Amino acid sequence: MRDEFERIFGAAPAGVWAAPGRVNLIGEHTDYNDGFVLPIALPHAVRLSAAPRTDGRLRLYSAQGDGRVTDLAVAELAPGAVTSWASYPAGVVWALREAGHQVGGADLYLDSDVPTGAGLSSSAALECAVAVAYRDLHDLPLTGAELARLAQRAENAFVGVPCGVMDQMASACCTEGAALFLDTRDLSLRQVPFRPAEQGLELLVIDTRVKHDIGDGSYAAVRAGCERAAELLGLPALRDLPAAELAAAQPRLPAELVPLVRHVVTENDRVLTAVELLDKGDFAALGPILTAGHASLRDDFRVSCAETDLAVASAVEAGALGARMTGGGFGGSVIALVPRESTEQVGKAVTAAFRTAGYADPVLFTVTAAEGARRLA
Ligand code: GAF
Repeated sequence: MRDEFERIFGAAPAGVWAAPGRVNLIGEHTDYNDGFVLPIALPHAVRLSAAPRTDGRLRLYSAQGDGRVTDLAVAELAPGAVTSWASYPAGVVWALREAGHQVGGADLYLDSDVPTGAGLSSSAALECAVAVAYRDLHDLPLTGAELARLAQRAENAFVGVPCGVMDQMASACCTEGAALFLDTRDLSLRQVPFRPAEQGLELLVIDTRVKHDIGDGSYAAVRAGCERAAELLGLPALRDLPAAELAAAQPRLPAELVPLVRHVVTENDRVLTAVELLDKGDFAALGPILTAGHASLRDDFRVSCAETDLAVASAVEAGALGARMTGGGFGGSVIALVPRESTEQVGKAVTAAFRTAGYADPVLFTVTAAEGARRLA
């Protein structure tokens, strides 16, 4: 990272940082409803070497880009002004300044092994890598949660994607060997041990290679449906509807909003159950909770697709304890909790099912719960 920085920018960087992608174990489409989520950080991360500049220029180079340096004037950053991948790092610098932090330009060299468009939060990893580097370069007294809020602000207001706060919180605040039990209403959190290997299990990620883009309007549409339902029920957010009152609430909602509400209410309960089970180390009982979460996203929330449904069904049939799509949906990745001795068999079964259906082969890899955003050197 140092050598490449020097090759591109002609001087040594001030440091090297990293911020990971994530998979969410359970708690999908609950974050913008003020609910609960339970993500882990991935070993896959955006790495960044950086040095501050005094001339107000923000120069960006991505190892995955087109070989050119993007050169921006920090003072001219404004929502909509940058349209490429550079809008994510530029948005973080804009959000820091909007929040009153006296930050200027920098040279940033970026290299990522987080698959893009796979529902694994490559965007949040990029934002959080820039945020944590800027925090250190400028000695800003910002907590992980504050960095995550700034990164979310960048994505919402600068890039224009109406995401919740889960992905940025996962990237900024996760710890190795733990899932992040997060209350997205007040950002209170607890690290819940997540080491399936200790019980002979693995977490298999199945990237369906159906490109997922939460900026394409479908995500905004379901989010708007949830917010409309909360408004009709006179609640601050759907998190405030207890499961016991779900049936009584239904006649007050248009028919098309009922399943959305049912998903959010039951999903929040699934997160709480999953946390109880992980606290007891009961992975066997966690599996069916994951699969039930997928059924709810498929049948009620309707954000799965044929490929994710097939990956879940074929993984469970081949011996996974449970499986579900992870992230925003409309493609992307599935996670499966698998006995170690069955991982290969499950992978082969999913690939065979994809070939039979005429889909491209999925990309398979196992993951462990990794560390959140941090300085590397
Ligand atoms: C995407 C969003 F960015 C998150 O905020 C969250 O809503 C997720 O979809 C669904 O749980 O990753």
